[in-house]
Amino acid sequence: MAELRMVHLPLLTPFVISTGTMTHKTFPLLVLRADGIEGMAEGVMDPLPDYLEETTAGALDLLRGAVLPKLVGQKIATPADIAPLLDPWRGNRMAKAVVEMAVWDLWARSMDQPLCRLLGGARDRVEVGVSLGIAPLDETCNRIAEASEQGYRRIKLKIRQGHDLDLLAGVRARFPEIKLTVDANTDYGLTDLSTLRKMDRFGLDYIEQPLAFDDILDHGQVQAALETAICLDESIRTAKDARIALQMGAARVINIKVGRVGGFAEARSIHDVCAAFGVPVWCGGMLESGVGRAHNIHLATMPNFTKPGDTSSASRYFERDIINEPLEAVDGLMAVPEGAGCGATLDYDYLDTVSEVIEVWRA
Ligand code: OSB
Ligand code: MG
Repeated sequence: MAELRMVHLPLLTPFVISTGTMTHKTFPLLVLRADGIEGMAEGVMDPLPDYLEETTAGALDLLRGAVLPKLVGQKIATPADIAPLLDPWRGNRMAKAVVEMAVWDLWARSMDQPLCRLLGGARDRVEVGVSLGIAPLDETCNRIAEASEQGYRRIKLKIRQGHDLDLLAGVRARFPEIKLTVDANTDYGLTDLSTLRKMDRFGLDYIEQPLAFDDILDHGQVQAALETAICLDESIRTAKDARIALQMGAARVINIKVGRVGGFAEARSIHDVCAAFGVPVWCGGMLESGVGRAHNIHLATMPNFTKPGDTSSASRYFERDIINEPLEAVDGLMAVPEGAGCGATLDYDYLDTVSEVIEVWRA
C-alpha cells in the first residue's frame, strides 16, 4: 500500500537565502506499507523551482501519474528492483528519491536492520553544524554565539552579493577561531572573481556553490583562482557530475543531499567517487522534517562524510515535528536514530493536522 501526502509545516523562523525566503516547509511524504511494516520518505523539492528545477506539483504528477500505480503490488527484493519504474523518466531526481528512499526504508525495516548498516555506515553519531540564513551582522553574531555554545561543529553563513565581505569581516572580528563556511546559493558569476578572491582572507573551510546551479566548468576557474576550497551543492546531481567536477578541479569538497540526487544509490556512488579522488563530502539538508532528517543522519555515517553536516536539531526549525523521536544534537553530535530503517515513526495525530492525503494505492 502506498499513501502520498502533502505536508505543510510552519518554520519557527523564516529562512532567508540568496534566492528567496522560506516561511513554511511544504513537501510530499510517501508512506509504503507491506506486511505490517511502514517505510517512509519525504521530498526536498519546493513549491516553486527556486533551488533546482523541480516543484512539489511536478513531483505529484510524476509519482501519481507514472510511478506509484505501478509500484504497489510489485515484489521488491532489493531497492535496485525499482529501477525499471524510475529509469524511463528524465531528471526529476528529487521526485524519484522519494520513492527510492521509502523503498530503502521499508527494505531495511523488513530485515530489522538500521539503514546505516545496509549503507555501510561506520559510526553511531555524526558531526553536525548549523546553516544560518541571511540576517544583519548583529543578529548573525547572536545566532553564531548560541550555536557555538550548543557545541555545533561549524557555522555556515548564507551570503549574497553585497552581504558578504563586510559580514565576514564582522563575524571574524568577533569569532576568530570558529570553523566557518559560506553558501552563496548561486548568487555570483565569473565577473565577481575579485569579490570571491577577497574571501580567501577569512579562513573559510569552503565556499559553497558560488556560481550557477547548472555550472561546473566556470567553478573550475573560480577554484583555480582561490586558495579556499569550493564546495558544490546544486551542481552535483549524479556520480558522473561529481567525477567531472573533480577531474576538472572545479571543487575540493562536495555536499551530498540524498533527496537531491535521486536517492541512496546515487548518494553512495557520489560518496565513492569523491573517496576515490580523496575529496571529503558532507551531508546537506533542505530544512527537512524528522523523516528526511533521519535519512540524512543514516547517510552521513558513511566513512567519507568527514566534514560536519547540516542536520542540526529539528527543534531549531519546527515547533513540533511529524515524527515521535526527538532528533536533537548534543555537543554537535547527532545520534543515529535507533531501530530498524531510518528509525523514525510518524506522529499521526499531528501529521493529520498538517497534511492532506493526496492519494492511496492498494495492491
Ligand atoms: O543550499 O544547502 C542549501 C536550505 C534550503 C535550500 C538550500 C539550502 C538550505 C540549507 C539548509 O542550507 C540546511 C538545513 O538546515 O537543512
Ligand atoms: Mg547549499
